Amino acid sequence: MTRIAVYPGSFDPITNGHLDIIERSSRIFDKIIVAVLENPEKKNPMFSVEERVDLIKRVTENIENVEVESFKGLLIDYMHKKNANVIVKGLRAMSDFEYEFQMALMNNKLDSDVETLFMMTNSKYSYVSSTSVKQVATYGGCIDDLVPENIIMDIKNKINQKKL
Ligand code: COD
Repeated sequence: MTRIAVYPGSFDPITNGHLDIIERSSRIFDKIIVAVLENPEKKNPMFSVEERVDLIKRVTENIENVEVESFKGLLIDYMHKKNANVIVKGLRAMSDFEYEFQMALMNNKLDSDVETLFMMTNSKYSYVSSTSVKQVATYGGCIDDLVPENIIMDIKNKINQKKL
């Protein structure tokens, strides 16, 4: 049986914390699909969904068993479409746990064959979030260790465009 897992998120933008989860889960599953949610509730994203997918593709191009796509609607419907039965989530702190726990239970209620696997953050990235990266970058702080090197210019350019 091919073990296919989905790692869903907003990834606005992808950080080193996300990439670490992708690399580690790619060693456990035959295929890992990084799925970017088209979420109309998240107002004013920094990057469009297409741009986020492109950034993730760029930073994962050396990992053979990774696919990157976007999806709309319920994650469980997307899981069925992709024939996947494991959802991978990253956990940083207790504050992540409550929200993730609720979502895992809801997804399990919607389909009890779908399991959620929680991976502990790498301690190096436990404080890293897309939101904090955007804040630091917007005010000119250094984001070198927070995001993959080959997307730093994309973030800086986007901030400069928004300032115009
Ligand atoms: N280290 C480790 N893990 C991390 C780090 C880090 N530094 N930073 C983030 N993560 C993890 C997050 O905990 C999360 O698991 C994942 O990476 C993605 O993070 P984000 O911030 O990009 O994405 P979120 O939290 O905005 O994504 C939310 C989802 C899109 C996963 C969620 O809203 C969803 O599944 N929506 C689908 C709608 C649905 O099906 N709802 C019904 C179930 S309630």
